Amino acid sequence: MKNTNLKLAIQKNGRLTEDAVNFLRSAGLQFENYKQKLFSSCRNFPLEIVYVRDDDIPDYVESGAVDLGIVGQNILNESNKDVKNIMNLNFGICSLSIAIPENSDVKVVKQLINARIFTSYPNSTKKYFKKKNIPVNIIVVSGSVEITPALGIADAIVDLVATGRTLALNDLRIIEKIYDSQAILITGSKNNLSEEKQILMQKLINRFKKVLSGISSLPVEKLII
Ligand code: PRT
Ligand code: ZN
Repeated sequence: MKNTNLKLAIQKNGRLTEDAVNFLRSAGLQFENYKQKLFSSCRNFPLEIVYVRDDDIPDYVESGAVDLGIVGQNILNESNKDVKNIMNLNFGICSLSIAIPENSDVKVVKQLINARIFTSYPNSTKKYFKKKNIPVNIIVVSGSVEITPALGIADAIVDLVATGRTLALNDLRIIEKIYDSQAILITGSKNNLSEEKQILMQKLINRFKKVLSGISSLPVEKLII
């Protein structure tokens, strides 16, 4: 990995990986990507693509270990790192929502006073209920949140929802949305990039903007002339 190259972190193996790779390719970047790889060097631009777990991306970006990252807005909201959103990327669209059992008597969020709420997003959940002044018991689980109401241990859950199919399958329904989320491009707020890297980053961002506005989806042989 060349140190003078820009570094961009994307999710190694998950829901955002394919869309992120396709997005970078449609911006004209040429690189190999296969599962065992930890990073790829672009052939036609001084950029290294680094593959990591999505939860680690805000940290790597904040510390300057990488210059850019593609991550869900939800991860950023939850982690509270000092990074900034350069642009929304229009994929990985979902929402963090509160859901209750289909047959629950609860009609409005206020009725969840002292409820047991299971989630993998404790910070976002805590912030939401604190703002609404509703005391609740938040219990953290790392996955399969949707099963907890059926097990009789949760009155409600807070989880990501995309199509809503998982909720429906588990006899759950949304009572409130906490926030919308999508994949975003982030950079550090305080990173002191060399002038050379700043120019490269701007070129890349311009390229990404063109893809998003539908102007360019054609690969080019060389991005730097
Ligand atoms: O291993 P690593 O830590 O990198 O990955 P991960 O398992 O933590 O994350 P992953 O790959 O599941 O998701 C990566 C990112 O995709 C999330 O952080 C979101 O930004 C975005 N995303 C978009 C989603 C969804 N849609 C989504 N539907 N992430 C998770 N889900 C789950 C949700 O938790 C629930 O279990 O899918 C289920 C609901 O989906 P629907 O379509 O049935 O509503
Ligand atoms: Zn993760």
